[in-house]
Order: sequence, then structure tokens, then C-alpha cells
Amino acid sequence: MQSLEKEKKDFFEQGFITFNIGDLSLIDSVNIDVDNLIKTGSYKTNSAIYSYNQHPRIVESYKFSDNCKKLALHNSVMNRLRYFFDSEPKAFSTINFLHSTQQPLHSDYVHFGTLPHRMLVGAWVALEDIDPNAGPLQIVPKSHKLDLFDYEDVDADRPKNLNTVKSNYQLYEQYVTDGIERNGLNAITPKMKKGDCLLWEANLLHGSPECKNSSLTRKAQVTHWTFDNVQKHYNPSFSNLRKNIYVERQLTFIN
Ligand SMILES: O=C(O)CCC(=O)C(=O)O
Ligand SMILES: [Fe+2]
Repeated sequence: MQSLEKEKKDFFEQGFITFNIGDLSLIDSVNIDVDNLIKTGSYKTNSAIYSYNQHPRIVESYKFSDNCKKLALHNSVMNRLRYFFDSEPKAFSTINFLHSTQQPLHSDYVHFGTLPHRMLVGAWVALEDIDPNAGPLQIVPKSHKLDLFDYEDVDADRPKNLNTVKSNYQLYEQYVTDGIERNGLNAITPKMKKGDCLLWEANLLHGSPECKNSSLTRKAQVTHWTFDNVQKHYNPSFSNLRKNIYVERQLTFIN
């Protein structure tokens, strides 16, 4: 068992850590609840502009399933985050995946910003042993050390509608691809077994761009976290870091 201090050092140096939550019966219950939720047909999905295949991403499963909520708020995650950030962690979104997202590499800091900066973490938990052909999660170690992105960096105008949010986002995706190459960084694919959790730092690049067989399942639940000492959550799509313009984003916390 690594000490929390060693994990904290790794987290901020590499931009991620992995550990096993050690609660496999909870994960079995989550899988059953998610299957049942799908059967009802009345689940909420992620915005279509961030979809890269036909497989739904189920958002807010914690509203329907105590097991999903328990997993989202799992002590093994909360205790680490509290220690790493010295502030009370607050969960605000869950997404359940049955299959790979096939989403290109990105940082979640392009979706959610915080003041003070970088008070954001993703906790991605494998709900089965992840098949390497099923579009596994990839991360780019140390990419969190790249500058925080601003849409001004790609000369994007403030979006007027969902179409321009999407076209701006495509500029961002190209910027990320170029940035990985320019900085000599490499994506890796951590082997994730059932119950393994990967915590990524606010600005760490991650995604699932390589999928050999998208019909294979790739069950996972991700929870996004912010912290009690955050004064403002902002929406990077409408903000401008270089000009200190931060457009507030209201979050709904899980409790
Ligand atoms: O599971 C994946 O492929 C990526 C999910 C993701 O990027 C996220 O939830 O922020
Ligand atoms: Fe993400």
C-alpha cells in the first residue's frame, strides 16, 4: 500500500494515479442497476455534440441508483482527494459507459473551469476487466503540465449556438493532437481491471481514441469532482482566460 503522500506526489507529477477501490460487490450492484435503468428507457444522456459513436453515455445515474451514488462518493476516492487538495471534495457529475466513448484526447478543463484554477478531478472506475480491444481509456502522462487552453489560442470566436460550440471544439481537438506531437508526449493505455480507479488531474489529456471493436462492452463509471474552496465554476466555452473573463457555470452537487 503506497502512502497517501507518495500518491499525491505521483498525482501532481504524472497527472494521474490508479488504485483499486476494493469493493467488487458494489460494482456488481452498479452493473445490475445500470442494466435496469437502460431497460426502463428513461435515462438522461450526454450532449450529442460530444458523442463519437451510437452508444449512449448515461448521465446522473446517481439519481436513480443508490449503488451508483455510493460508487460516485466512494471513500477511497474522497479520502485521497481531500488529502491531495486539502479541501473538501464535491462530486458534481457522473457518466456511465457500457461501451467505449471513442472520444479523442481532451482535458476536462475545456468543459469545466475553476477559480482558483485546476480544482477539478475525474475519477474513472472500471466496472469490468477492460478488454484492450474494447476502446480502453488512454491518458497522456504529464500533459497536465501544458498551458491551460483558451479558445483564443485557436482564434475561435465566442460561440453563438451549439453548432459553433462544436466547431470550436473541433479546433480544440486538433490543437491537442498538434500539442502532443509538439511536446513529445505519448498516450498510454493503463491496464484497468474491475474496481480499478484512475484519478486524472484537471488538465490531464485523456480519451478513448483507439477502439478495435466497439461492439465489445467497456463498462465504466466516471465522476467529476471539484472542491469546497472553489470560489467560481466557469464555462470555458464562453470565457476568456487571457482576458480574465469568466462566465459562471452552475453545478449540481451529488450528496
Ligand atoms: O471514458 C472515456 O472514454 C472518456 C470519458 C471522459 O472523457 C470523461 O468522462 O471526462
Ligand atoms: Fe473527459
